[in-house]
This record gives sequence, C-alpha cells and structure tokens, in this order.
Amino acid sequence: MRHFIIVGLLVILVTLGTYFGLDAVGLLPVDASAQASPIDFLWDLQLIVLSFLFALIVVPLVYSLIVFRRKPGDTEDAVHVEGNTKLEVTWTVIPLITVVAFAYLGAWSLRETRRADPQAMVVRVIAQQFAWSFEYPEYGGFITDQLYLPIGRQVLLQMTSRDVIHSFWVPEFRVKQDVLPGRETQLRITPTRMGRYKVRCAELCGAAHYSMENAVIVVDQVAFEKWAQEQRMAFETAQTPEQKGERLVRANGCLGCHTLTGQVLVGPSWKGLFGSERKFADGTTTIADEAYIIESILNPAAKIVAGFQTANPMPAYVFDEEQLSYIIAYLKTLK
Ligand code: HEC
Ligand SMILES: [Cu+2]
Repeated sequence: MRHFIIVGLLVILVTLGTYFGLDAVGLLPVDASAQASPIDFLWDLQLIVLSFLFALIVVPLVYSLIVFRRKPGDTEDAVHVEGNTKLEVTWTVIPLITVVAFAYLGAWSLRETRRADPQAMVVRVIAQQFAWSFEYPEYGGFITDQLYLPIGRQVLLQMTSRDVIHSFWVPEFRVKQDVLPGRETQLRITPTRMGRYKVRCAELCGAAHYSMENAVIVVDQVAFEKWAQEQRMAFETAQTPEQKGERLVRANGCLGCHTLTGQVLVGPSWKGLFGSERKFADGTTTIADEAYIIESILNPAAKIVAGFQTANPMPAYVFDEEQLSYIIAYLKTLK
C-alpha cells in the first residue's frame, strides 16, 4: 500500500512538472485569430493528458527499477503473476473513453474553425513558386503581395495555385490549408490581434520553398479602409509605366525568385540587369536589351543564364505587348 501511495504522489508531481515545463517553453506563438481558441484549448488538454500518460509510465518504471532491484545474496525467483482481469478492463475502458472524447473534441474544433460568417470579406490567394499574391475583389480587384486584414472581421480566403501544391500557414492564426493547382480551397480567419505576421508555405514546393514568405498585417478597421482605398486608387487611376510594371511584377510572384538587391535567389537578381552583358550556359553572351527581356519572360528556356541551369526553371508567362513594356520600364529603374 505504501508503494502505491508514494507512486501515486510521484505521478501527480511529475504530471504537473511535465505540463508546466512544456507550457513554459512557449511551444506556440501568440494567438491572433478567433480560430486559434478552440485549437489552443485542445492543444492544452492534450498536453495535460500526455503529461499524465508520460508520468504514469515512467514513474512506476523508474520506481520499480530502484526500489525492487535485487538485493545482494537474493537468489529467489520473482513472484509469477498470471493476468488481472480488473486491471485489463480498466486500462481498456479508460483509454477508449479518452480517445472517443478527443475524437468528439476534434470534430467540435474543426466545426468551430470553419464557422462561416455571411459578412465575411473575400480575398483571393494565389500561390506560386515562390511567392504569394492577394486579390481584393470587393475593392475593385487590386492585387498586392502583402495580406492586409482588418481586425475583428472574418475573411474568407479563396485559394489556388499557379503551379504545384503549396500550403497556406500563418502560425499565429493556427489554421492551415493546402493550396492546389486547378482547384479552389478555402480558409476562414477572423484576426483578433493587431500586428505583423508572416504567411509561410508549409508544403515543400521546390528550391526556394524556405523563402516563400509574405507579410501579413492586421490593422484596425479605419486603417484597413484607408489602405484599401489607396490601393484601389493606385490600381485604377493612371500611373507611370514603371509603377504599372512594378504592380505586374508583384502580382505575378516574380519576386519569389528574383531579388532587387543583387542577392541570388532562384533566378538572377534584377539589380543592374537592363543593359548589362549576360553569359549563358552554352557559352554565348548577349546584352540585356528589350528583345532579350521579352524572350526571357515569354520563353525562358530559350537562353539559360550561366549558373542557373540546375535551379528550378522559370515558368513561361503570358503577357501582352503593353504589359511587357511596363515590366521593361520597371526593370530599367533597377540600377
Ligand atoms: C520559379 C522561379 C521564377 C519565377 C517565379 C520567375 N523567374 Fe525569371 N528566372 C528564373 C530563373 C531560374 C532564371 C534564370 C534561368 C533562365 O535564364 O531562364 C530567370 C531569368 C529571368 C530573366 C533573365 C535574367 C537575366 O539575368 O538575364 C528575366 C528578365 C526574368 N527571369 C523575368 C521574370 C519575370 C518578369 C517574372 C515574373 C513575371 C519571373 N522572371 C518569374 C526563375 C523565375
Ligand atoms: Cu510553396
């Protein structure tokens, strides 16, 4: 009996120690969406049950190893125990109930995170190697490379991919959803905490998967309306060709592979590209003029820049002449 009481107390102590220890590590980032609360509740409950299970196995094991080890000179056989029906029924029924309860809670949290608000604002999310872009159909359909969201309003993300499978994941919002080519998937998020976060791709999708990150910014309603109207104005009113070019580039995910800083990502940097001499994998060279840029975009495989033959190849794009002239105007500004 004494052993049972000691082990019982130790199990409680180790359970508490494990749970609060794990909790103190801060395994999850801050919660920034309404969808995070059912998930965090379930997570906490699981940590408690796991800590108890850990203690229930490890404490009796270690206790027995120390307290019941063979004494010097003890050559007797151990006691032979044959089955214990009560114990077996108990350790079958209790886990069964626990697992069924968690299955129910899992279904409940799934329903909670999918609860639809008919007033939800729609944002279209386009994923591609290796960038995200966001279209706001309720504000004239402008496209950006930052996901701005107003606090307290549910947003319905309608997501699709231009190439392979990606996965939309903002850890602070907790929920995660695969993004597939040729099919729309959805995710609902109600931001509850202002701040700057990052969407990252959670599905290995190629050479620069690790850098497939875009800013997610949660602001108050007023700041959001102001931002959205500014974007809409900039999108709809006349702009310079350079600005239009920059918009096209940001809306088409080019910056997921090209940088403006001289740094090499998947493709060559655009810094100082226009007018420079390009060396190709086959040893030939050319000057980067308008014809070359156009060919590079419409038919990237025609000339492969030296050193980039093994990387993720650039996908061919379709742009009309006017759009190409905007992109070239923009590239010319990148000295
Ligand atoms: C999946 C990655 C990827 C994306 C997205 C991408 N590119 Fe590229 N790009 C490359 C790679 C790799 C090269 C170098 C190989 C080659 O020459 O085809 C390249 C080369 C180029 C070049 C020639 C560069 C040089 O240094 O000579 C231009 C111009 C270019 N891309 C424009 C664009 C534009 C405009 C977009 C968006 C509409 C875009 N790229 C999107 C990967 C990408
Ligand atoms: Cu991806």
